[in-house]
Amino acid sequence: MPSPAIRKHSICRFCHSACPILVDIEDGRAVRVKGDPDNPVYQGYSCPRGRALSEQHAHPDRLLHSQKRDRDGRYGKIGSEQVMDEIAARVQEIIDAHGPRSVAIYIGTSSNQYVAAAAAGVGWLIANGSRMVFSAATIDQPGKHIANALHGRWLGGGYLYDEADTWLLLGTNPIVSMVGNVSCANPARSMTDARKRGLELIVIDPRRTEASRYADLYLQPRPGEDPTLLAGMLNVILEERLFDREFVEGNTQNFAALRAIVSQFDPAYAANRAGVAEEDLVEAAHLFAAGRRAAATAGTGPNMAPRGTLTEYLLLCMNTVCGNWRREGEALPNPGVLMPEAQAFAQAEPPRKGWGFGETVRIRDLENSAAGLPTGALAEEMLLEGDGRIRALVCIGGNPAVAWPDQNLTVEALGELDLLVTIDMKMSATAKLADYVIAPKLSFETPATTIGIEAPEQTWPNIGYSRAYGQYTPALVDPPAGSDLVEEWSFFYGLARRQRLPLTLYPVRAEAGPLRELRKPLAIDMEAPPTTDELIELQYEGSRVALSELKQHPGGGLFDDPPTLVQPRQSGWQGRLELGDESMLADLAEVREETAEVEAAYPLRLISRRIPGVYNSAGRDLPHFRRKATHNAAYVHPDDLAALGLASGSTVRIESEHASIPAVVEAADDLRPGVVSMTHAFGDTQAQDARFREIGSNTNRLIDTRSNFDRYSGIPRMSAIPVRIIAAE
Ligand SMILES: Nc1nc2c(c(=O)[nH]1)N[C@H]1C(S)=C(S)[C@@H](COP(=O)(O)OP(=O)(O)OC[C@H]3O[C@@H](n4cnc5c(=O)[nH]c(N)nc54)[C@H](O)[C@@H]3O)O[C@H]1N2
Ligand SMILES: Nc1nc2c(c(=O)[nH]1)N[C@H]1C(S)=C(S)[C@@H](COP(=O)(O)OP(=O)(O)OC[C@H]3O[C@@H](n4cnc5c(=O)[nH]c(N)nc54)[C@H](O)[C@@H]3O)O[C@H]1N2
Ligand code: SF4
Ligand SMILES: [Mo]
Repeated sequence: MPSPAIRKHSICRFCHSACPILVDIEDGRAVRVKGDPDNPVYQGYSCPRGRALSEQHAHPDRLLHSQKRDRDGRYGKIGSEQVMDEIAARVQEIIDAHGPRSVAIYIGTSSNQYVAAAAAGVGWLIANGSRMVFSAATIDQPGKHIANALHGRWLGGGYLYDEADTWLLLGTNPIVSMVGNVSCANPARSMTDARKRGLELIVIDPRRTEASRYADLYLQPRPGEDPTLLAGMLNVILEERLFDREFVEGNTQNFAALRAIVSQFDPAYAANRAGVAEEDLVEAAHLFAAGRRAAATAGTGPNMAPRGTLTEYLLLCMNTVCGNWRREGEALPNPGVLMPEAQAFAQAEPPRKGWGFGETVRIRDLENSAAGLPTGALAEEMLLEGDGRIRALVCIGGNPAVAWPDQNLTVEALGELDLLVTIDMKMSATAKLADYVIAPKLSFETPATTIGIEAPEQTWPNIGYSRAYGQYTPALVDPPAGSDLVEEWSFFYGLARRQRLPLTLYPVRAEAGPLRELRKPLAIDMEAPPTTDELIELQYEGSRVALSELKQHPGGGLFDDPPTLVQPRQSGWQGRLELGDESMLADLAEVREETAEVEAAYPLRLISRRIPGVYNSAGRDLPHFRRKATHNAAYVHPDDLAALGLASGSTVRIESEHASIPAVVEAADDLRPGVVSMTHAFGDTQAQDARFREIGSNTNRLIDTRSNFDRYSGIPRMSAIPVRIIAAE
């Protein structure tokens, strides 16, 4: 007789959103997952991926043992102690022969949800004397970090969607992606409530997205023209004197330089170039400038298109000239739960260097930036002979073989490594190239907290909670019987111990800045390994709400009182926000000099999108997704399809100047004509192309990291990619 189900509270760890869930446990296994209707912040929200967590834990492809590749390229299981013995020894050999810089780590998306996963990886690398830390941040929205550095930041923070009266969403679709600056806790609810409250929403996206259904004004521009479009809006705001003169005078510098350059982007020119109606552009500027608690924020689309850093910089300028920052005496919506209490001041943190500090790479004059070392140059760095070449790479919850730009170059580079290790729950495209695959515990087998998304004022813009909300979950079940799994942090701890190195956890939010004192680096006892729960205790000493108190609220708690107010400017404070950064304004001048791209050979523009049910390369093997689809369709406007003589379901080849992939086209009238919209990280390496209807196709093969890239972050042109479609079969 099976024992009756016990229902427990927990936190979903499939994506970054940390939804509170109710998990039914039978005979020590999670059998059902649903959203928690009583949760005050998420209000019952969950998605099909989260509800599939019990299937994910029990999936036949899940690795229950770490894997080692033999000489014939076959994988067999290896014990967790032995795998750490072997990897520690090989890393030490590589460092002895080639120096510490030959070892690098890559922090992927699925590391974020696990306690200290990235912090321990960084700590281990630093203990080895290497600073070669790469992450997905530099192939995501790196312009944000760099633009924030160049512009400086407002230490009172910005407004959040849940309290705003006006918002501009540029190339982000929070309803599907659960990020994009609308709270990740139930964004559809946030957007519905905001609409009722009267929030004026402007959405600018080449695709009429799910989020655009909430918009008061929707613009459908050509992809890749965001700098022009924003400069045109700024032109209207400045020429018509719709900006906040007092804020600009009191808190910024070099306003005149900004005004001089945007004066060259009159609305007729900007609208024509971006492919929108002039009156729509002007209306967008009017609507935006009229907001009192407003913000303009972008997502991956504009950051992956050319000049993403400039786009993010112009957005910050637009927010600043309109004075869209939290003022003295206003309350912070979320002063922190597991973070120390926030401190906010009505003053500007002055600009700082955006790039050119710390470690560096040897590729195309690229440097370390505020977003980190350029992952867009990592494959080349691994292939370039000479001193400093990276010979060992440890991936934490990432999948370079399908997620990095220029797939073929990436696969070649991974193949040249002396040692490739990946911590992954299954034999991903990258795992199939690795020397060792470390099998980790999954959600219900480890404790967790919501710290990763709770600190909204610290990063701008943010995805976090708009109230002081937090949750802790203990581990709910033991790992499957007979399995031998290693948690991410304890893998690095195990390596450090074998190498007789101390392990210090480093704060992962390196970019969060000085709004609050961040967690200090935390040295771990190398004699007596802590449990993950003890690690959590150590990490959250000094939190605004004691961990013990949070644990009294197993379904998540709200700790709004007492409110934390923005303090007046400190006496003698000199910091000003920079409106005239020289590199950025020079780039904008370059944009004005460009003539429109004529690409007769590659007339279409490929853009990325998120689709429900999957998370980058994860989730497409689960039943909830496979019931609907197995591949990632290439969406095209029906008129474009007709002109090509194709119909929905046709097999095609998509060609860029760099490479080509097979694909299945689908008509989609929500797209601007001339655009192809396709989700990323599907498919496998080129050798698997014949299976494209079953596993999808990899758009990263089409991207050339070397010919067109952002000079600050190194992100290549990953959106608005010139392509053509050729009928196949
Ligand atoms: N062309 C194109 N390329 C893109 C993008 C795009 O829009 N277009 N987007 C970019 C962006 S924004 C990002 S963030 C990167 C993502 O780049 P990556 O983070 O490198 O890729 P993911 O597919 O998220 O990798 C997640 C891996 O973690 C594994 N995994 C799943 N669950 C767990 C778990 O619980 N524990 C562990 N240890 N592993 C787990 C999965 O099997 C998968 O192999 O891709 C970038 N690449
Ligand atoms: N379901 C699901 N959710 C996810 C993920 C997932 O894979 N699946 N991935 C997660 C990750 S790693 C991230 S970083 C976030 C990303 O979150 P978002 O940035 O919100 O990602 P998208 O939903 O792809 O939205 C990007 C939008 O940019 C538009 N776009 C493309 N090019 C341009 C351009 O040149 N200009 C303008 N203005 N718009 C453009 C696209 O049409 C698209 O609607 O999502 C996260 N959430
Ligand atoms: S949005 Fe879905 S996958 Fe992400 S945390 Fe919530 S339930 Fe899990
Ligand atoms: Mo991302």
